[in-house]
Amino acid sequence: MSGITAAERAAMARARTLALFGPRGLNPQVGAVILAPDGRTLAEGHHRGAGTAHAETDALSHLLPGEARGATAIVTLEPCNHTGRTGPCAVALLEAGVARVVYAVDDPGERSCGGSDRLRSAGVDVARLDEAEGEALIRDWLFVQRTGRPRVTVKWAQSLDGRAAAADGSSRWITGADARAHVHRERSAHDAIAVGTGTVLADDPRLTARVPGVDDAPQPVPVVFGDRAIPADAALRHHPRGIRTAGHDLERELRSLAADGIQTLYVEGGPTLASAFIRAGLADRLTVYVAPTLLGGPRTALDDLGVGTIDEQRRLTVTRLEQLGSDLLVEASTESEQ
Ligand code: AOF
Ligand code: ZN
Repeated sequence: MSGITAAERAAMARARTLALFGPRGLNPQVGAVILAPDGRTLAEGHHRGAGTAHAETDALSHLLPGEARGATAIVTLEPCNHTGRTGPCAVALLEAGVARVVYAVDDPGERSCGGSDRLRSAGVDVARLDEAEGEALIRDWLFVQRTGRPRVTVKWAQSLDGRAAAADGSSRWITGADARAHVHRERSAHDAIAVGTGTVLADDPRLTARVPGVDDAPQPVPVVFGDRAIPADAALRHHPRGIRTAGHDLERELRSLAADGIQTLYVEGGPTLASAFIRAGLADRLTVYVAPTLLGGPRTALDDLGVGTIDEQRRLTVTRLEQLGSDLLVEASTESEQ
């Protein structure tokens, strides 16, 4: 039997919800539901982060010995096949006597993959439930597994004529309240937020996510790129996530962020940093807030991108256009994003 039943589909949706109780970080968010042969839910589980039990073993731990015999395990990620910080889930499921496993996303790990084959060769009925929601749940984690770095969004606000500031450098409030509220939601939706030391010195930003109507919005870790010192009285020093500093080697810094469980980075730090990420081919998504104002002059939203001739232009795909008050949000993605 490998058709998927309605009860299994519903259990997978539940498993995805359970997965979200776990933290984002180094490991994927994973949920599991154990169903009795008659479709009743026997146990639920989820993964709580690197070093803790995997979702399947968490679910099994709620059952008595023998209780999972003949049961079906529904898991959002292919059961692992490796001994990492915990033992292989494929083996835990086999030992528990589970008869069938339905999972959503193949484990991309070189060492951890292969759990479905192992289960199959031990006689377990294994089926994959291919729903877009399964991939979407761990999209950023899968991105990190594939590229070794966080997914990067580069944000800036500009006048209609592509300027980020007036000639004297003043730039506060080009865009209106709706656009700013949107930026705060974006900050909150990312694991970390990057600025250059120049921005810290010029603007003294707090870099917190202040989402209208939400008191406990998740806060991104602030990452300050560059080698100038952060003043002792900088507002940033009060950030609830502390401050992380980073050097000029963007690829290396991104790898190190990924190694600390940062899956997404929001680059909000002014033309120099934005241009550096784009120039290095490390910007996956751009969010540009365009205000209906003209500034003229030399303060362009981006610096030189190394585009010497038109053949070298950086073509993008627009993925979203939205009006925010009197401003416009243009979201675009680069070729590297999949
Ligand atoms: C599962 N179920 O709930 C999770 C899995 O370092 P470890 O031992 O925690 O292993 C982490 C790897 O295991 C992770 O990169 C991913 O491939 C897989 N995660 N697998 O069967 C789970 N969280
Ligand atoms: Zn596992």
